[in-house]
Amino acid sequence: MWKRFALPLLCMLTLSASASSKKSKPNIIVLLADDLGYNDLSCYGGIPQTPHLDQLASNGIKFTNFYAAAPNCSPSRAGLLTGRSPFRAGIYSYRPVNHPMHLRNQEITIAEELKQAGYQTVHLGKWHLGALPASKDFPHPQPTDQGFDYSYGTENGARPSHHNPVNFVRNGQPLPKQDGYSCQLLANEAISWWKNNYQKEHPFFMYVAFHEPHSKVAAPQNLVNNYSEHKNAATYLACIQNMDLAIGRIIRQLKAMGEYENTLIVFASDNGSYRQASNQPLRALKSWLYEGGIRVPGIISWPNAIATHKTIDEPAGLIDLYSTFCEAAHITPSSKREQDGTNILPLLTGEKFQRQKPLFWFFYRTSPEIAIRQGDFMLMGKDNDQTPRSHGFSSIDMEYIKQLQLQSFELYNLKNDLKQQTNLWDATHQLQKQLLNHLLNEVKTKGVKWDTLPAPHKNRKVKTQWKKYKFVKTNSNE
Ligand SMILES: [Ca+2]
Repeated sequence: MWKRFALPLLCMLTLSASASSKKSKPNIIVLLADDLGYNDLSCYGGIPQTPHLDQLASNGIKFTNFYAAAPNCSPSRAGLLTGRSPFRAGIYSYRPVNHPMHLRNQEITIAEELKQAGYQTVHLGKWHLGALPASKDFPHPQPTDQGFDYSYGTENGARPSHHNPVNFVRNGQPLPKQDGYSCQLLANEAISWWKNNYQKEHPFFMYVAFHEPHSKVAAPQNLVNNYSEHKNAATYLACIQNMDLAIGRIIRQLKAMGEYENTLIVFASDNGSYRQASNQPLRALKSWLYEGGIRVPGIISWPNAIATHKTIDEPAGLIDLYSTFCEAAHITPSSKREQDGTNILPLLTGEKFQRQKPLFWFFYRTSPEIAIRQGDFMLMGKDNDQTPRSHGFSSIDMEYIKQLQLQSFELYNLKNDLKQQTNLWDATHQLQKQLLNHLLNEVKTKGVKWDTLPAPHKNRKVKTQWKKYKFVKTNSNE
């Protein structure tokens, strides 16, 4: 695979990077929003003012079918960092506080791959893959154990909100209250890292995991005022504008350093929004495998090597970044562990692209539990599970995952039924049924089995009650 693309890529790099020419490997930045929906950026038709992300999209590629690796936080981040469907790493849902589930040391992250290839590696923001900092009861690997030279962030969300958070940790050391808004704190830290730690002879990998617009939201009043007509959603929308402003500062600094042209930048969200209007016109919310839970904005820019002003409809997602970054950095992945993503660099450079495995998702707490994207179609399988379940991952959920059976099926043609309203499944779809059962069997037989999990919480609900959603008219704002 590499040989086919090596020559054109090297030619492009040689031509365009020759002026500054110290590095043939690009810098790589991932800008990841938290719970931002498909309809939450101006360039995707959304309400928030996001001029810097709009500019990034017009200077690069905008994906219309870009997918999170899971419908909620922790598994999606595990998929992004390992290139493996999150069940393989044993991350089945978000990680509550004081919970044993974590990204284990034996997983190889993209930061480890890039560090080994000479990159300086930085983690900024939400981690959500284990205790941070590590504790006696939860001695989990830290970002600095998972390939990041430098880390400034939080275990889960910013507390008490995005404003003046008190739970930031820098390289293992808990910090006092940080003054400012979370997204701007990450931009400050990025700029300070470039000034104080960055050695220009190395390429860098920076993973910026913003806390916005996950609840509990907070944003400067002058930005909130921009959205006052949207009432309860004003602060949520202002959070996104604030994050866009922080991204603008990061990009300005990159340009000032002369690094922008040779930096591969990816923007996406870890899952769909918890706010229905933010996912318009898609069905459902965060935590569902319908499109509203997993389809998110996806923007990729790399002026030295890929197209500009381009829109790509081919499905791609966070799961693909691991192998794509390895290819961009001319690395043969050292991990021999089974991968689920495909290198999408050919797609970015306009070469022939062939996905190696279909994109697929598994999530046990809502139904359908499994989904596979196949061409224009989404195949989905459902259990008829009626057991009341805790919101957090518990011991009975682990047992359930290992014996789950698909009882009914759904099939949607996303090309003409983006809202997933007409189930096309009938008895002729036996091959699709086999495919869904095959992948479910992978989850059951190859997924990590956690032996010591908390008992279910007393607050338990059946699946349909945990996250209700309703259809909203396409043109409605809220
Ligand atoms: Ca999230």
